[in-house]
Amino acid sequence: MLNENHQFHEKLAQQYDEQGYFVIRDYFSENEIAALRKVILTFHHAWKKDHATFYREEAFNSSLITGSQYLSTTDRLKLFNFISSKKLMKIIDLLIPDSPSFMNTQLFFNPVNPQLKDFWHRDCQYDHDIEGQKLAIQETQVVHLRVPLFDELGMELVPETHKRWDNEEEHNVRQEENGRTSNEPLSLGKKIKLSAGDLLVFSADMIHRGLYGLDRLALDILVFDPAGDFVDYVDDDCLPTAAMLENISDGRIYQNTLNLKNKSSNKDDINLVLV
Ligand SMILES: O=C(O)CCC(=O)C(=O)O
Repeated sequence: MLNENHQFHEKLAQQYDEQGYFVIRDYFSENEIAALRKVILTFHHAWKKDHATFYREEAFNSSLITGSQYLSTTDRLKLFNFISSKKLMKIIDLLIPDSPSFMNTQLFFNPVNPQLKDFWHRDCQYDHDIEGQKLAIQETQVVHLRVPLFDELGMELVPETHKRWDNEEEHNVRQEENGRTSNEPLSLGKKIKLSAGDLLVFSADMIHRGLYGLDRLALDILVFDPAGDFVDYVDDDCLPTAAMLENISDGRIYQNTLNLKNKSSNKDDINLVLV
């Protein structure tokens, strides 16, 4: 049994390395998803009320779900304990064995505005020009763990693009060049339908898009390899306090981020003294 488990995880790691993603069907029990859904819906209702115009006109996601603005300490603790639960840490440790660090959470839903279409992108394209994106896919590692709270059409991914650059079609569509638009179909796109209870893991920098439809509400957890310089992306308010950490069964991913933050602010202090 132990051996079988080991082989199963080895296979997942190999698929992630080669294809940039994998899915585990029915990874979470109905009770686990029901408890998570309750916390997430509390966030979602409060967030929608607070962002009524943005939600109606432009939004397809929210972020900073673990922050203190919309959730009580009790609900935040439930969420932190879910994100760093044994099941998720098993996967996170498999893909980032050395000091995996928590970055953020996002919640994806259907846009109210029917003009918004599901669009292809690499996450790194919002921070880098083309040359920077080419470097990012080779040098850094951000993993998305998608937990759908309801059955959804899921995601469409272009396998292997976590390691290879775009072909001409992919480049034109994703970058909206030469008359193409970012929601056109791509020849090598692979649709992954998801049900509540499944876990989809994919590389943030591969070419991907969410598929709008059904009643989708999906929690995405982002974790990074500290070899990449991502700590400035982390909002302090989305990390647990020292008191909360004592009530989190395995707080390593949060502690690793806090350590990186401390290191980075010490560096800033030293630079200030040197100036
Ligand atoms: O589901 C979506 O709308 C997009 C998801 C996505 O792009 C992401 O998780 O990075």
